[in-house]
Amino acid sequence: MSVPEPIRNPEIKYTQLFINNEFVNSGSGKTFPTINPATGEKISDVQEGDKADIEKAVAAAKEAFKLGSTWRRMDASKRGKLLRSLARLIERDAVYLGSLETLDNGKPYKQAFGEMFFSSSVIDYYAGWADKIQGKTIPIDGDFFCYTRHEPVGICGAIIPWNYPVPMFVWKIAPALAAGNVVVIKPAEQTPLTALYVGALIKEAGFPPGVVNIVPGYGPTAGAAISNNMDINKVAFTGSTEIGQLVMQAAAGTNLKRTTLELGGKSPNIIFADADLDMAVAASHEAVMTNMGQCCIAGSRTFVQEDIYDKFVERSIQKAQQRKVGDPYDQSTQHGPQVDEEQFNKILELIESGKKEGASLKTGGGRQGDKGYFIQPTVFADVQDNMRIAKEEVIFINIYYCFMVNCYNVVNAQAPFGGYKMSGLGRELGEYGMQQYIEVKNVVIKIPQKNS
Ligand code: TXE
Repeated sequence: MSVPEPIRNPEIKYTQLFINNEFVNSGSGKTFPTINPATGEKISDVQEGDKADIEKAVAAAKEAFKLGSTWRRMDASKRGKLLRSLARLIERDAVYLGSLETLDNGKPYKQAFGEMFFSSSVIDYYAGWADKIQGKTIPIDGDFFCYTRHEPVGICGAIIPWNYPVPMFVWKIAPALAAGNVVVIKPAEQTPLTALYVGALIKEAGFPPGVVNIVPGYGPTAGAAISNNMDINKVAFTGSTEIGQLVMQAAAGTNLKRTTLELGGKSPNIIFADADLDMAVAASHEAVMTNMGQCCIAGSRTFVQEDIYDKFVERSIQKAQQRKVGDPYDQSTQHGPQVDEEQFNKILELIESGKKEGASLKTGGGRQGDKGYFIQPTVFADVQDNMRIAKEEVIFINIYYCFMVNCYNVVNAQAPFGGYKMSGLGRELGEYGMQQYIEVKNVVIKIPQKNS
């Protein structure tokens, strides 16, 4: 796809909470700054939601979900149509949204622009499901007629991270809305701007007030208020394993809300001696460098068969040195800054630990430039399994997914995504992702006489 030129200074249109299809200030009137990671400078102040605002958003969602409401009475096919309209609006405004994402997150514009189309593909996929969510009739013993109804779970809470702000937003809302739920979502404090703009598109698409409510704010206040809320029936979280555990504890300790978790990863790539070396080097490079390494599926450990190890390392060094780091609006840029100062410092500290623990730093290893949160693409060799850089990884920890053969970073709307063990619980995307937003009600009716 040819990528149109970005808007280098996108206007900041929305910085308030989105509740009941209106932009409103937070109850406390407090704000927090959102920072451009390419410069370290403030972009704007955003209204800071907390517990009281989450409660207000939940009340709006409850009203939208009550029996007889426009949303509850709406034909399932119409829910699909609204979702498709939202997908078209995101595509219509992809240049603006991509430019805004680059400003707020730092990712290269070309990538941010592409993410808008990935997001619309996810919405389209779930729009197709809206009128295909159906139960079964079940031949139970006795004179009964038995069937299942697949019903919405109700009020769904969502807490999302900063690494893929719009895709994460739609991964949560699209299946929820297709199934007829209502949503209260908190974007990450580092990247609230695109989510709020999508709020305006949700209204423009025609969703009734209260169906989607967006509350920017911090984790321990607004985030925790979602996981502890007694009226929220399900919470979907993407972020760190540590916070995932808190979310699950809160869900268990309050109203046993259904919980899905997408957490950290530490995925290995395994390269055999008979591999196509060019392809293997290029794929391993992209696996770890994409999105500045800030992906839960980043291929952050590469195991290479001994016979080709030296050659592989040499080629990986060349690749890292050729990677173009810099102005994320420049379409030839492959690598922008890390999302914030915290991630930047965390990575530099891990690089230091790698050097101290005896791994060979082959290239990179330091800050790039003198402003913003840019880090040179870095390659270590001779890494042992017990070193921190082999366990904690630049961005994400734990054991992730899955399995990809002769490829990497292949994520599609149709196929499930999620982690084993401490990398997560439940699946997103595909039919499996849909099921997380549905309750199955079994209905048994006594009948005079059953016939086969
Ligand atoms: O994540 P947090 P952070 C991993 C990655 C990264 C680390 C820390 O290893 O280095 O997490 O990043 C909200 N109750 N991933 O600090 O804190 C928070 O406001 C409820 C993996 O950014 O987990 C944000 O909206 N919510 C990853 C979201 O949780 C809380 C993507 C994620 O923030 C909360 C991002 C609380 N007590 C980071 N505290 C992935 N799986 O893709 C925070 N939050």
